[in-house]
Amino acid sequence: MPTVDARPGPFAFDPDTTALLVIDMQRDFLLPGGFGESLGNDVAELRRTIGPLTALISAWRTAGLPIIHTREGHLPDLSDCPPAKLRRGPMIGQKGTFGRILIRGEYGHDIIDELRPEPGEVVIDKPGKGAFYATELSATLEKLGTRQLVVTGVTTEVCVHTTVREANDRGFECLVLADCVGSYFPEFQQAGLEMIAAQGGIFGWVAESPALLKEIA
Ligand code: TIU
Repeated sequence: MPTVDARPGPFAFDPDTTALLVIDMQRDFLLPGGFGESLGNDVAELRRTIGPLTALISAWRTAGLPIIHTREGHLPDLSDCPPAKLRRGPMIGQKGTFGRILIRGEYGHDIIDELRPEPGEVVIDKPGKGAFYATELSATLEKLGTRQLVVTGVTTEVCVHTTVREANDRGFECLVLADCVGSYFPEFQQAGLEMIAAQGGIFGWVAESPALLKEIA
């Protein structure tokens, strides 16, 4: 079985039952001048993931393995946005540089050009931070026969963490790629990765993408 050099120890995986999850690589979070930057964040902290992710996705496609993309966002009437989320995110649904912020169908809500999904790749629209809550992700993974997930995307301590925790509780083994996940806050990036692999891999494994690329080349 291919085995990746990871923390806290080797991550062995069966390519036939492993899927790549690319979380929320959306213009609203990553583009200069967008929603993320308007909140005072440095998008460069997220944009450094684009290069490694481009290489990984390309290799994953060549290997013929499944890729699932997610997007955080809401229906235009915000009926799927809990009032509690809206109270702490009053910009959701407002007009931003790239259309209504985090609204499905708007330019800013979609995935950045560099990582555009190819036909046949699943795109999961999610109203929450976790990719399992109120989505078809569980059913999709069951249909694929997936047991292990390679997790990438943004942001490390928010949507990546929530999704990995959800996945771990559902029995999936998750490998998080440090160079393919990003946080606006360097200290959260470091702590977020440490939390995953701590205590013997309390809810996953952490590796760098070249260690995985070697195994699927
Ligand atoms: N995708 C994701 O993490 N959504 C967020 O709201 N992240 C923040 O860091 N705000």
